[in-house]
Amino acid sequence: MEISAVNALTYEEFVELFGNVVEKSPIISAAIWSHRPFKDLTDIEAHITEFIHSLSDSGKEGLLRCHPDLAGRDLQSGTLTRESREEQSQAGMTALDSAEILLMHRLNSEYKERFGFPFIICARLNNKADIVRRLSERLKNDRAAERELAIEEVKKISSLRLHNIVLSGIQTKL
Ligand code: 2AL
Repeated sequence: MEISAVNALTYEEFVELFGNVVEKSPIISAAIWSHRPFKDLTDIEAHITEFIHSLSDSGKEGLLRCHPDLAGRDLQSGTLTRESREEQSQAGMTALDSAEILLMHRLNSEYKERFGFPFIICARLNNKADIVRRLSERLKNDRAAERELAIEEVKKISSLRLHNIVLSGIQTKL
């Protein structure tokens, strides 16, 4: 999909296509649409980053809370978004044995108890072992450091989603 085609999208088309680039946060694509015309994908990404960084600490934490746990209840009950399901599957979260599921539940609960938002990591860039290791390590951080680390992970997830939409076959929808 050429950037000119992205720039030609109506507001409704733009939000339909990019609304889940940041998980369950279509307000971000709704907001950045007004920055058209975009120069390229990097430009779109820069506007997403600018929006996220402009949020207050509680706004950033709200954004983090829009994300499902890894190997959590939404995965078990089949209610993940398509993007999240593919990412979690790629990181091996759909193929855990029962002991691994229990470990993930215990660590995710401990993390949420401590920080008030879910543990977030870019699943496409990490395998099962990395995820368990980073989750255990990051439990030792303080809340402000963890908030910033999690926001950096959200940016990586959204960058990969954006590139996937623009560079993949999803373009044939339009
Ligand atoms: C996720 C998700 O849904 N996709 C991804 O890369 N990471 N969730 C999470 N809690 O890290």
